[in-house]
Amino acid sequence: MPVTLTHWGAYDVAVVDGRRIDVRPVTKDPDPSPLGANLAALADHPARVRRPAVRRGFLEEVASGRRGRRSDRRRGDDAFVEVDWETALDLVAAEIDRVRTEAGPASIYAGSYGWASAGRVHNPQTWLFRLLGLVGGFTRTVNSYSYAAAEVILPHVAGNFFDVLGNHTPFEELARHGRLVVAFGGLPAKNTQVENGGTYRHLAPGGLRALRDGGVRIVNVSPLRGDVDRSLSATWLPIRPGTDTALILALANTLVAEGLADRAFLDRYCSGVGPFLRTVADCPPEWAEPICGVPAPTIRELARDLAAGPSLVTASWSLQRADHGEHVYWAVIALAALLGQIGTPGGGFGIGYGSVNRVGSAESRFSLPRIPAGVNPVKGFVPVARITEALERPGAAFTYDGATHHYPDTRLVYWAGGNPFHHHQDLGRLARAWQLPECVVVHEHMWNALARHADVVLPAATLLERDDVGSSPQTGTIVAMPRILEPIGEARTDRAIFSGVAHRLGVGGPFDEGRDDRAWLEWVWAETVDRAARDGVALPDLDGLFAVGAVDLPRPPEPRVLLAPFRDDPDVAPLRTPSGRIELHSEVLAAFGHPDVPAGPCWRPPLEWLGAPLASRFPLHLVSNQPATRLHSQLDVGAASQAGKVAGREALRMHPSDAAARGLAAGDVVRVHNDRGACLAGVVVDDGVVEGVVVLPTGAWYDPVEPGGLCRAGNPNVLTSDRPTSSLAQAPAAQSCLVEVTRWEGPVPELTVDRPPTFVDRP
Ligand SMILES: Nc1nc2c(c(=O)[nH]1)N[C@H]1C(S)=C(S)[C@@H](COP(=O)(O)OP(=O)(O)OC[C@H]3O[C@@H](n4cnc5c(=O)[nH]c(N)nc54)[C@H](O)[C@@H]3O)O[C@H]1N2
Ligand SMILES: Nc1nc2c(c(=O)[nH]1)N[C@H]1C(S)=C(S)[C@@H](COP(=O)(O)OP(=O)(O)OC[C@H]3O[C@@H](n4cnc5c(=O)[nH]c(N)nc54)[C@H](O)[C@@H]3O)O[C@H]1N2
Ligand SMILES: [Mo]
Repeated sequence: MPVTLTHWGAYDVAVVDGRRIDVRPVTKDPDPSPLGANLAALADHPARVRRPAVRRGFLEEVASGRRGRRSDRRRGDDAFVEVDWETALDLVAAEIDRVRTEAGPASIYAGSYGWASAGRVHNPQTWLFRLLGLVGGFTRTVNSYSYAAAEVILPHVAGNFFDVLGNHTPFEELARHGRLVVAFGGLPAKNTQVENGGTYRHLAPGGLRALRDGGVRIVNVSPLRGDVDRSLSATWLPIRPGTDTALILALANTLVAEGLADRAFLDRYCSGVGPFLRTVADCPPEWAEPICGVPAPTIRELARDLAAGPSLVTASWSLQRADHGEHVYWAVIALAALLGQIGTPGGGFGIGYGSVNRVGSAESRFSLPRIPAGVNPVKGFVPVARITEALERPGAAFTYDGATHHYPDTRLVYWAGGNPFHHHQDLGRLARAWQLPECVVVHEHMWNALARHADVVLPAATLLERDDVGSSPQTGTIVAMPRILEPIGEARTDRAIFSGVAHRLGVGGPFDEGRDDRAWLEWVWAETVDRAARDGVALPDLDGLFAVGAVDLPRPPEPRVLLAPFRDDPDVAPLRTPSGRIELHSEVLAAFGHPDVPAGPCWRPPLEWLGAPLASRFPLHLVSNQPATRLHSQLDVGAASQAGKVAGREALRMHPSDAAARGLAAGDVVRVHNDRGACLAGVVVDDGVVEGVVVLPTGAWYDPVEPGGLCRAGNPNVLTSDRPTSSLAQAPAAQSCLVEVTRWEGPVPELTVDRPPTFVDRP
């Protein structure tokens, strides 16, 4: 039976009746993810894009010559005309050519952020960048929605973010040497189902059990009890969202006040200790208590507990997706510095244990070679979550990491493998700004909101419809991903689509280098075999790989302890910070002189939190976390995702007292709203949610009743704000969001995004 690899697991796939599929997790996976059930929807769902299609209004604009920057377009609310591939590719090539000649290549916005699918050959972004690089370039984006604030702050505090991320101490090591793990944002099992690039074995659940079995106590500091699995018997410390930094500073205050801080560690390994201690002196537990809702005696007790033995302080990535999110990790690292255990096997700090499968794994890694994406001659960029502002304000200045840059004059947007109408905040505002460019080209599998907001929609073959190879970055397993189904309708691989455009733009030769899908797969495999041979590992040839399905790289686990070399000798292995030490105060940030960029970790009240003036009108804090039942918005129409819906809408969790105060009961349909927008949701009553907090996971397919209107499906990003974390990182801050919830009266509008849009004949 063929195997395929997804970001959430590897599955044996059986084809039933030619088109339907039946999936089972591979037997080598010790903790398989039930998300496999969503895959069946890829096979033959009515919402699949089957033919190239062009928005009716776009064809009219092209015919009339009424182009330019306009806000009166109907993207997201227009009919489509299905066309043949020749027509569609001619159109796309002509638009790229027109925009790069008339306005310059920087007017092509092709950050194209998103997770796409597992598989090395058919990564759509690679091919997009390769194509556009060959015809003059494009505006790219920097950082990710996952951890943009962390990526920018870490180099000022503890060195390159990815050096830290890739070298976390494994769970097993913590289990042997540790005693206490305090996890801000928990260690949610739901999130460890996933790993970018593919997950072959789910190892994090076993790692978490090892912690428990090793007698390590876990404290779950979170608005949600479920952020640590019940079976791990964690202590739940409920906290108000957006206030962790205040709690952390109060823990630091207690350590210093009670003589529990490790002065020798601070002296040898840190810089900026004096200013930091002055900040901390002003943050006693009594100051933090009314902010975070944790009683002062509990804060003191936790601080003493942390100092009593090997302790790890870790924070999920979600915490930095908030106003001033940069400061959470700074505070976490500073707290760990006071405890003096950074670089030891049972203590220190963590960034994202429990956020994905990989963090905390000891397995050695092997990364497959990448298809060369070429060179992008355009140097300008946009921080990934500033997309709306970039569209709204061409030429406007923005600051990023201390420097001033300018937004491009975007005329053409090209997206393949991501969904901004899932991932971006304040979707109503995005939908308005999205009307302004002259052309939007999208490759999609599904008629989701992104496809509906495009001018040209090109049907992309799914991972089930192409030969590819993928690797699980965590377990060093390489997986053959054979074509299991014929492409649906007229779908083509992303590579083949881009190649068609490249030929029309006169760069088909350098784009293809004489290779088709099969030849590129062979190229990747030949490079892989070479790379493995240099490590002394012999791999089969491509047919051999496809015959066995998956190969494990016989490499031993790599025991590692985060920042151990630095601890051994900070002069020999300094950090990649200006001082080479952990910076508890940054002269570089001080010199930036931006009022919203403090030079040391501190708690600033977010614009939206339960203590904000706005809470009088919108008294509930919305946590829009990652969904347990799918990956982002992918396959929201799938069986696992649909099984989690309440009354056909995304489930909203709320505390019994908040439900009672609004006369709500489990199963009710509600309207969740604030000044930015509104959506429907189905109520789940749960005393494992802090009072005043509601939880609505991301990923329901955006389905507005009218442009910018009520989302019928329950996408929380109609509510979230797209204000940046600060002018330092310009990072997404979805978690700082207040809402109100009221009962939905009257008939519940039917969903429309689970079927294709209206098709009409060519005008
Ligand atoms: N409120 C709120 N918003 C958030 C977050 C949050 O916590 N709260 N989290 C943020 C985070 S961390 C992330 S990473 C983002 C995720 O945002 P995205 O990565 O954009 O979300 P996905 O749903 O994975 O989008 C992938 C899209 O690519 C399509 N696709 C899959 N494979 C292929 C392919 O081979 N070819 C083509 N052409 N298309 C393909 C899928 O159909 C899907 O529409 O969301 C962010 N948004
Ligand atoms: N099943 C599944 N797993 C996924 C993904 C998915 O879409 N589905 N997406 C993957 C991706 S792209 C990423 S980046 C990671 C993201 O990993 P994270 O960012 O860590 O994931 P979240 O689920 O957003 O947040 C984890 C928990 O933090 C808690 N939290 C939120 N705000 C606060 C706060 O202010 N204080 C405290 N103490 N806790 C808070 C929430 O209760 C939430 O459940 O997840 C990955 N894993
Ligand atoms: Mo992410």
